[in-house]
Amino acid sequence: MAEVKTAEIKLPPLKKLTNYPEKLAPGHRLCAGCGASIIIRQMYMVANALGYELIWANATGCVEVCTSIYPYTSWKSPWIHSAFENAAATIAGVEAAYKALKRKGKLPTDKKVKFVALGGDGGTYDIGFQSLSGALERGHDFIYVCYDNEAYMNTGIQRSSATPKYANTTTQPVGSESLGKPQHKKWMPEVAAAHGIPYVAQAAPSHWKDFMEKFKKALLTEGPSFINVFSVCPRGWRSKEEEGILVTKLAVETNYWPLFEVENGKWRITYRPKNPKPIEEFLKLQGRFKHLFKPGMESKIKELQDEVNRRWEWLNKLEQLSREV
Ligand SMILES: Cc1ncc(C[n+]2csc(CCOP(=O)(O)OP(=O)(O)O)c2C)c(N)n1
Ligand code: SF4
Repeated sequence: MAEVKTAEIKLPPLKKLTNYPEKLAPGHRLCAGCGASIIIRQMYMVANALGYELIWANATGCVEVCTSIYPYTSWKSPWIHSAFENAAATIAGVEAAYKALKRKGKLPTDKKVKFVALGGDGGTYDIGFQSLSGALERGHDFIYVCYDNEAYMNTGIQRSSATPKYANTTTQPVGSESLGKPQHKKWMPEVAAAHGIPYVAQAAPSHWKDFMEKFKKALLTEGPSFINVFSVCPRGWRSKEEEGILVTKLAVETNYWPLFEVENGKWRITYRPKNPKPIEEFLKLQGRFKHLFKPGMESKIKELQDEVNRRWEWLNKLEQLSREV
């Protein structure tokens, strides 16, 4: 397994990080308050600081559609549109071609280049899953970043396997016979980790230092990395545009969205809320869970809390087990 070399390489202070030239140009069509553009800019800060050129493949979804409306582009980097289902296969092909051209002496060997596939949860957890699994298994040198906004937002808030239980979506709407999505969310990082790749992480842009450290590790990792990043969608979640980072923070502080990493098979929780808040704190800021706050719904909220607790305990056990083996 490739080794993650991170120890001596330090990220510069925030002031310097924010001073690099923007590589995601303003003027893209993502909604006000969308988490995805914040995530991309934070990744660029790390790449700029470490002197890496990022080369992107973007699965169809909000980011792809909103940043590439012909004849315009928001990307000041090499970027390729990919079908909804195969961003990982696309970037794997680009990475393989790059390696071959370098071997033949047709490209310089001293450039720091990293290949990144970017997809929403629909393009990652569901329809792009087979191409992602294949690229991870083949060991391509790339980072897969999923901006997880917990539904197929671009086509109108349809449920995905990343949508949490009881969320209101257009394909599993709340009504007299339905409380929204009936299944719990798929735990994608665990599935990615099961591929035995060198680096897997879960992050959130509210905890930007943690996220940037993780993206740094992924940049320095030889071989595949997978990072799952929480991405607020004010439109789909019916949350306030200006409260996106607050909602994100509460996802972490309630342990709904734990921050952790799996480095060479070792699980580690990277942030532990001192006094985890109850799940209501996260739910109540979002209209997609409004029905859970009606009288008589207390047991449904408890069910969500129980699931959060169960996963948190499971994560702690994985961490403990990693220390022992
Ligand atoms: C094979 C295929 N099926 C359906 C679509 C239509 N489509 C485009 S974007 C999208 C939803 C994308 O959802 P997600 O990946 O979660 O990204 P988000 O829009 O939330 O950013 C769908 C269903 C498509 N482009 N290709
Ligand atoms: S619909 Fe949601 S994910 Fe899509 S651009 Fe708007 S806020 Fe972002």
